[in-house]
Amino acid sequence: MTPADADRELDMVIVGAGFAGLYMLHNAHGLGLRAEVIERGDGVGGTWYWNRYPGARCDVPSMEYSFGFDHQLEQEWEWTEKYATQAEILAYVEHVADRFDLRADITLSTTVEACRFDDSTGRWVVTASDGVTRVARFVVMATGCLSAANVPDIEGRDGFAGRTFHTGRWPHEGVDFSGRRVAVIGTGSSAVQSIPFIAAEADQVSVFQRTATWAVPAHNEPLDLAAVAEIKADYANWRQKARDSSSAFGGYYPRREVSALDADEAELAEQYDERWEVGGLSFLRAYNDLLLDERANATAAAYIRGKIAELVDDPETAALLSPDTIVGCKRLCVDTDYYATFNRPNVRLIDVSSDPIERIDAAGPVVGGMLHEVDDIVFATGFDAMTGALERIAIEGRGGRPLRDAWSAGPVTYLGLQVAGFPNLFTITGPGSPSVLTNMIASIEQHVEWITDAIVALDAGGFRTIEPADEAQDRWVGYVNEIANHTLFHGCSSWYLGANVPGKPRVFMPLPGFPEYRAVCEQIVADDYRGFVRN
Ligand code: FAD
Ligand code: N01
Repeated sequence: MTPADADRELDMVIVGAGFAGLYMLHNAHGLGLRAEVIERGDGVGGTWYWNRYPGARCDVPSMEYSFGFDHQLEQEWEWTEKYATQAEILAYVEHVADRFDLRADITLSTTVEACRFDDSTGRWVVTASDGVTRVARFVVMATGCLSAANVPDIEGRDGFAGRTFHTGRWPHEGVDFSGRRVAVIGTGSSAVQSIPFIAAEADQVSVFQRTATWAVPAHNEPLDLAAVAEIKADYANWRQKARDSSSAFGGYYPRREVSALDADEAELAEQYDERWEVGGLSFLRAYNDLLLDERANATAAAYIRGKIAELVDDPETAALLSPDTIVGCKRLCVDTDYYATFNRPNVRLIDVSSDPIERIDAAGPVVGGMLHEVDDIVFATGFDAMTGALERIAIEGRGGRPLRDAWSAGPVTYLGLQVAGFPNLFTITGPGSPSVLTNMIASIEQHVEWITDAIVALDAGGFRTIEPADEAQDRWVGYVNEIANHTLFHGCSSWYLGANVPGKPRVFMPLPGFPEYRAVCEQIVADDYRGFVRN
């Protein structure tokens, strides 16, 4: 298709209107590009538009889980709690869309179905559910790492007579569980956040647990105004400190550079007590080898198991809730009253670790031949993470090569930003970048700014296209594997590895270490885009 045949000619198509898509659009405006965001949802916000289940909130402190690119924005926005609710984060994203005049270039309620690189014109042809064909020089995939809902294909699922929900597709009008018997399938972060709320409302809750989860308390609280003022007075430095920490947040409560193996029992208890009291993900920063050495990790595991035993009255339930896995190998959950909820008389834990849910009858899930009669089923079963949203689009690069083929053995990228053979197509927080192991807004900002600079450099050099060289991509994939192999992340069946989706290749997708990654990105630019081919 030539530009003349297209319904709409643009410089850039951006897919997705979450944090990533909105910031990319803002920067595209800054470059004077004709850009359009296409979003499946009926509103902006991405994750925070879709995940409206009761109890949904961030687990990175609000003062950090926010944009840092605009001084006025960070000064004027007022977060109310240590960890903001879904509603407050959504209000913030809406505010960003208005404040930076983004809405006129956002098309909602529209799904991008295919993106094809036209070798003859060097442009992307984008087709979408609104029937409009866009032709653009650049395509930016801001499709989200956790946006493709994963609903397990359990026999009989669609024949269930009651209501079904997925946490990541929650009804906007909310759900009334009063007087209902509810099955919750899954015990990851979404389940951990929602179960206490569902249990407080429903008649009966049956939690189907395949793998016990590790959770540490959030200790959420209203924000102290004096502390907020102090942060705002020095926000830039505060954010820089965060960016300099391995997960791009918590720079003010940094990782202690000591080994758990050098601490005696009293020191371990003191350190873990302190982290438990502070709450949140800083627990894993008590020692620098918790995700590197199994014996170090076992000290944290023993501590949390002890807490579960204290918090859960029934020893059998406490034992079932106690994981025997590596702490932090799957994303650590941050909870409010999760374990204590199992002391309620209306909550039952059903172990499906060795005996899976064999089918779903019209009346409810069946395990070990036993029917668990329920009125509602909540699938807290997560996402086809990192690659799902991308592979659900028919993306074809040079010579019509499908991305699904290029990634048939697992995703390959250079810097998590581009894929060889897919010129001028960028992935924000793509596989092979720190993304989900970080405060994602910091990672999104870094990627959007890198892409913006790359486009400026492309034009300044008189080039039309940029894409990775095959060898640079191969080396990068090798590097990501090598870094991941030094960690304990391979020790469990996590969505980081694609293990939650049947048939998905098992490859560790994100890259640990935000500061090191940023340094590599900067060095590659300083070396005149080393490893990229520009024509
Ligand atoms: P998203 O917000 O996922 O937005 C992507 C958008 O792309 C979606 O709206 C989707 O509809 C759209 N899209 C996808 N495919 C298409 C298509 N083909 N056509 C049109 N539109 C499409 N991260 C943290 O750092 N800290 C947290 O505390 C935290 N909490 C989280 C809580 C929950 C419940 C979940 C699910 C995730 C959480 N995350 C957290 C991760 C979160 O996804 C990111 O922080 C961030 O919101 C991602 O923004 P994004 O713009 O990259 O992607
Ligand atoms: O999804 P998950 P999530 N039968 O994949 C189980 C972010 N997030 O939506 O562990 C029975 O973690 C599955 O069992 P198993 C955060 O990054 C953050 O909870 O595979 N069970 C697991 O228990 C997070 O990591 C927050 O054995 C089945 C659960 O479903 C990511 O989003 C809140 C099953 C899925 O857990 C995803 O979290 C929410 C089956 N057939 C989300 N299939 C914050 O707190 C799956 N499961 C900020």
